[in-house]
Amino acid sequence: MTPTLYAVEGMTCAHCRSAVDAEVTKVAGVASVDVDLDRGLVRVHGAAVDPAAVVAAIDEAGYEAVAA
Ligand SMILES: [Cu+2]
Repeated sequence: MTPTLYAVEGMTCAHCRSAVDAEVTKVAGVASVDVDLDRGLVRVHGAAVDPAAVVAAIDEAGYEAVAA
């Protein structure tokens, strides 16, 4: 399965990373989440994941995401 990438503004530390990871992990179909703090990217692995649901989950965590 191909990972999908999201550009996320404002993640700066391990707390941000775990907040985003926790919310995105709850999205239907998500198998794993990688957060790259340095590049401001979130990589989502899974099957039939709805990108809008991932963006909403990242918003729920308090950050602004754009599918990249
Ligand atoms: Cu932080």
